Amino acid sequence: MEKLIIQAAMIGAEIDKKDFDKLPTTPDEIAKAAKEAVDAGASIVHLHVRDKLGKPSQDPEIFKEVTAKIKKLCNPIIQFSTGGAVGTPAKLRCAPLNLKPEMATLSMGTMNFGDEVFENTTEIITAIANGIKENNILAELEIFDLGMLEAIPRFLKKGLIPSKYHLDFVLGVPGGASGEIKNLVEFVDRIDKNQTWTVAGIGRYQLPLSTMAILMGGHVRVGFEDNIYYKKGELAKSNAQFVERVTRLSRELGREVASPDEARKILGL
Ligand code: KMH
Ligand code: ZN
Repeated sequence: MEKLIIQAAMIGAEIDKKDFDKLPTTPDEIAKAAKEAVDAGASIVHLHVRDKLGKPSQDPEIFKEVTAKIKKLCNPIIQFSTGGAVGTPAKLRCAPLNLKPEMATLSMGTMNFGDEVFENTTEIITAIANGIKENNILAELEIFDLGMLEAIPRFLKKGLIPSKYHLDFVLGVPGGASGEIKNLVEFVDRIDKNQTWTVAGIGRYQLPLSTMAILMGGHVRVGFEDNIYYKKGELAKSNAQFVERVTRLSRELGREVASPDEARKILGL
């Protein structure tokens, strides 16, 4: 098996610092959290940023500042979110792509996202995909449900999305597929053997799905974007604490953890 790529999704756009004070939101806090995650074994940083009030933002200036601060401390693959927060207009979601990060996300369909709607029409998917292609960025297709996986060949046939991509199965969002292990097995069963993939388990699904991905030859995403509980009833201390656990588990199970440069190789960057 390839070495394990651990992705740290440290911020997201769905929780506020006032609800969870360990959430990194300022550029310095985000850079420090990234450094700790990389030291613990992460090789990709999935990046959302916040404005001065701590609100989710797609402002390219903030992405630029945070990226520079991270790069001063460590050298992970930096993956920009184009999902933003639920309701962020498509134009803003695309805006940071001109900074040419190594990777960026591309969500593959509209869904209920808790009580809200995460809108990804064909028009939105195409606009984000164009930004990704124009800037020569590796796309990570975000798959929240089976229909989104099944949509890929349709988009490919029309030439709307890049032909080379990494997959991320985000399982457990209310409104998408749940994080039951049988769902992950089904999704992986449907993709090409050589296709690289990550799983991001939401909430209580994070640990079992991470373990399954280690065993199945996939890769793992952890962090506060997806889960803030280290175990039932116990809040996590840091993003790095989650990464440390995955690193430990993977080594116990006989799979080494990829450095950022090894991850670049595995992903063909
Ligand atoms: N915040 C979610 C609505 C992504 O980063 O590309 C979408 C999201 C996906 O976080
Ligand atoms: Zn995200």
